[in-house]
Amino acid sequence: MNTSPSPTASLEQMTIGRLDHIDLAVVKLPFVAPFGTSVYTWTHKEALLIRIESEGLTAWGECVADPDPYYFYETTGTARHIIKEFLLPLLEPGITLAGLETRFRHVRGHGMAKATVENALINLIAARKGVPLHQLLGRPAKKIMSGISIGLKDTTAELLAAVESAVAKKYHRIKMKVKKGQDIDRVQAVRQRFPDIRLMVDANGDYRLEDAAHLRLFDAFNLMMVEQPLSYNDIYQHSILQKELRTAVCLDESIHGLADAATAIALGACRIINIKQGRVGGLMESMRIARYAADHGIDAWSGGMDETGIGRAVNIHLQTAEGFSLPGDTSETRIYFDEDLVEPGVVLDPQGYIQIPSGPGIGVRVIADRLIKRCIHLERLR
Ligand code: OSB
Ligand code: MG
Repeated sequence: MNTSPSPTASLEQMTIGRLDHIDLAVVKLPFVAPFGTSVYTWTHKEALLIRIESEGLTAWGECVADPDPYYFYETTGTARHIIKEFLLPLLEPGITLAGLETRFRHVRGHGMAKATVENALINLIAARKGVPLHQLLGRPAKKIMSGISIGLKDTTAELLAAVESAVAKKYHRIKMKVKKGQDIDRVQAVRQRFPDIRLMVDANGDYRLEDAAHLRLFDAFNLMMVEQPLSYNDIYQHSILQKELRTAVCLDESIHGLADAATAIALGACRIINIKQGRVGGLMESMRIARYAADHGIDAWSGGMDETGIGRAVNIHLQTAEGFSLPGDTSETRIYFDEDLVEPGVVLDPQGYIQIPSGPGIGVRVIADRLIKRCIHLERLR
């Protein structure tokens, strides 16, 4: 058992500075290709951004919510409402991050909204101290493993082409989306062509426990895991399913915080956890979950919400933390965008690794012209 102090102990004592201006922006960026899942096909990334100006410094935060509630209950609209009406009024110069978390707990749920504010403030503290975010989290720099999430394709040929280019790029693992009727055959085709790649599937909750015998067919393909096979809301039925599968179950949608992770682990509902920092309420809760998982022999990795470069940079820094044992959903910028909001973009080195952006805070610069071009809503709150 790990007896070292909590991974967030020092972060929790850090304080928020003077807040001079707070802006919310909504941006809409076209994807290079539609991203299909069992729940929806997105053609654009629409994201809520927060910009905080403090003592001459600027920090950004990106909310991972979509404009729609198809993956998760929060939306850019609900996040804007919760941030404006309930979270920002709780900010006070001089309070600690622990104090902020305590105040935020009064608001039930809405972890994506909370993460937006918390992450921007942590980023601001890093900028104020002049250190990269990973260093503020208490973690040394390292090369980050890459992973790609390949959406549903109309044909097997298109899927194979996408996998082939990911293999050529040396991605450390490849995830393919599946849904009922577009699953076993597709996985079999990929496996036949690429017998040795680290492969996994993500169903986004498309199956029911009655499909257990069907899901057992995945066991033939040496998959790293099957992500969220059953309902977005469920932990218990996953615990029954996991006992019937050889393949590891990974939970995504069902995990909203450390308490859910502990429940899932206690029930044996999964052997792997996808930690999306936004979905669990921010960087600090993510670090707690990753540490807790590691202490209980459970692997964890950093999920993604096809964020712009702002959210991606946060995910990259986060993956230096203890417990992020597997490659996450962190792919090159070009997989989603011709032109992202930030520089530098994410690229893989020849071994498929990602370098942490250097410099204070998240280490990427928001390019003003691009932001203006993609902005569909802007409001100054302070
Ligand atoms: O289930 O992990 C998911 C994107 C949007 C909503 C849900 C999911 C995803 C991804 C993309 O799989 C991961 C990424 O590249 O950011
Ligand atoms: Mg998922």
